[in-house]
Amino acid sequence: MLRVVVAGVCASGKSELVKRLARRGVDAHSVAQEHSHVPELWRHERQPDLLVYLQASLRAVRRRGRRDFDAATLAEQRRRLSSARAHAQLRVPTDHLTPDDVELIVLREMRAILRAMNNGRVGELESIARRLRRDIVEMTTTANSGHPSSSMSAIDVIVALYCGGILRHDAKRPDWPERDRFILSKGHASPALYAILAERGYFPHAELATFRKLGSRMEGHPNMRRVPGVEASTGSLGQGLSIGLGHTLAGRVDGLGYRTYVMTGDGEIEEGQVWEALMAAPHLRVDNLTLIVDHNKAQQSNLLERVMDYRPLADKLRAFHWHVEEIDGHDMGAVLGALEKVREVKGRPQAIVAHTVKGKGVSFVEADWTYHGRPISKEDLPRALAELKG
Ligand SMILES: Cc1ncc(C[n+]2csc(CCOP(=O)(O)OP(=O)(O)O)c2C)c(N)n1
Ligand SMILES: [Mg+2]
Repeated sequence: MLRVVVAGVCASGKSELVKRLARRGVDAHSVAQEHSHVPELWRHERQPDLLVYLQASLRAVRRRGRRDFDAATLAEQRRRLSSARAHAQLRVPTDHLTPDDVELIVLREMRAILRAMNNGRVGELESIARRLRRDIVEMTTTANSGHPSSSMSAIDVIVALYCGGILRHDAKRPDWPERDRFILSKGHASPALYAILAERGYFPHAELATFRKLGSRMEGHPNMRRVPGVEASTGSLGQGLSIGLGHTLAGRVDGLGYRTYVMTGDGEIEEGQVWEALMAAPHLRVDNLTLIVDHNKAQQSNLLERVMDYRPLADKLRAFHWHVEEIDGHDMGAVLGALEKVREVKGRPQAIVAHTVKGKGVSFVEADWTYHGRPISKEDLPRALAELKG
């Protein structure tokens, strides 16, 4: 069942909406202003599938019977609710809407979420992701080299893109001019990229076993000149978003409507060049560019918070005028929902901050950030594969 949480100022219609949704069998709750700090809130209760924020002006609040309200009270309520408002997937300006209208808007949004979740895709995609995690672990252990943990945090989003009906692509025509582009800016996660490209038929699966071997095109970092489906040669961190922006501008000049998706690491975005592209894309009114940050809270030599604690990331991206979605990057339904939602955004680029776990899927790798750039040993491989079964 979908879980919906409703936040909003007094007299914005929270309880009426919750009552109506509950009558339809929805798991709906309103949230008190003093407890509305998101995402801390989700530490105490399950994260909702939909967070709705109801807006109302002072005039509307007073018209609805709260005559005691003045501008200062309303401003204080809004301040308390600012985090809920920022994280809401749906903001409804209620001033000129009836409760029926508000309910309809919310139901429409719920339908879109359900569509994304229920197309039978979620379970199927999860099982593909599990299988590709096994590929990643086997490739890197066989090579005794590479970055399994960086690949495992990223793989769910990558599977959603390539197998969830998001990316328009055709393995038989890797140079098709109208294809959507996916650029793995964090090129050290090449095992994830190779695994998905093999899965989608860009080259034989058997080639994965040659990863990092001399002469193999499965190089440690992806080489666009050698591997079909690789859109950019990456590995030198910080460049992918600029390259992706270039692709979108080229598409504009060529009159092609493709979209470009760029995935970066969360340590990677400390590179200054990333922020140049972050500034430029909204200025150029690019809206067919989506940045996905694999926010796994760890980088090469330590945890992110110890190296460069720039959080909260989403607020910074919003300040740069990006549309931002913040999700659990291992929740396939949420990943699909966000990828579908950003396609509808007009006039500005979009960022998906995907909260992930480095090494996701193998407990002893998840628990130890020193696995960065370190394969699982041959002795530990059976234990890892056992965890990734099913
Ligand atoms: C310009 C540049 N500097 C340093 C490196 C070495 N390096 C490879 S991976 C990595 C850490 C990246 O961390 P993050 O972006 O968080 O990626 P994660 O592996 O956590 O997904 C570094 C510093 C590099 N590849 N390129
Ligand atoms: Mg990281």
